Amino acid sequence: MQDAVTNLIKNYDVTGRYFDRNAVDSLKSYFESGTARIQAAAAINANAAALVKGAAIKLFEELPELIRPGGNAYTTRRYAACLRDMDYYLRYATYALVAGSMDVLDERVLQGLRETYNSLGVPIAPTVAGIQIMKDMVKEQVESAGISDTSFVDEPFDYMSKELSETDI
Ligand SMILES: CCC1=C(C)/C(=C/C2=NC(=C\c3[nH]c(/C=C4\NC(=O)[C@H](C)[C@H]4CC)c(C)c3CCC(=O)O)/C(CCC(=O)O)=C2C)NC1=O
Repeated sequence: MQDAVTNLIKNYDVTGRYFDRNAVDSLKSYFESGTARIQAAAAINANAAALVKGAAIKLFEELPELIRPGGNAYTTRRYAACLRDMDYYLRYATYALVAGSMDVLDERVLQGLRETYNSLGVPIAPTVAGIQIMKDMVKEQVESAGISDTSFVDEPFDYMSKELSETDI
């Protein structure tokens, strides 16, 4: 598992280089955005349960067939599994935000996930819709915590959405 700094060190160490201008610039931007990233994580943590629940309710309002007989989130067990998955996405997104790297998502969340979903019939597009709803709610939460530019919050949610959606070649 890597963060922005260890990623950079690894890349430079491979070729035995000192940090150059590019490296210094990316280190600067990582540390300058550090406070905002930590504040965002704190705002998410304090509201995680409500964010997950609110996003799920909205998803099921938009796609009510998911929780009707024949839907993948129908039955208490599968409904709970769906909310638990949403909770995983939120928690790991905060790790990735703090790390300034999507590495943790590849390693802990996305590996083999599409195959698992396909074999269980968990529909990908509605899952991605759920992740996007959660992203928007998280951004509102982060904004109300006093952070005006919330664009950096998009990255982990968009990354998971993109990786999940990608079809096998
Ligand atoms: C930390 C990384 C991690 C992830 C991401 C993860 C996901 C994950 N979700 C699963 C199931 C599931 N995931 C869902 C999710 C949904 N169904 C829908 O219709 C909605 C679109 C969606 C919620 C938004 C459901 C319903 C199941 C149960 C499917 C079944 O057993 O039939 C399973 C199969 C095993 C199980 O049921 O626990 C895994 C591995 N597990 C992990 O360890």
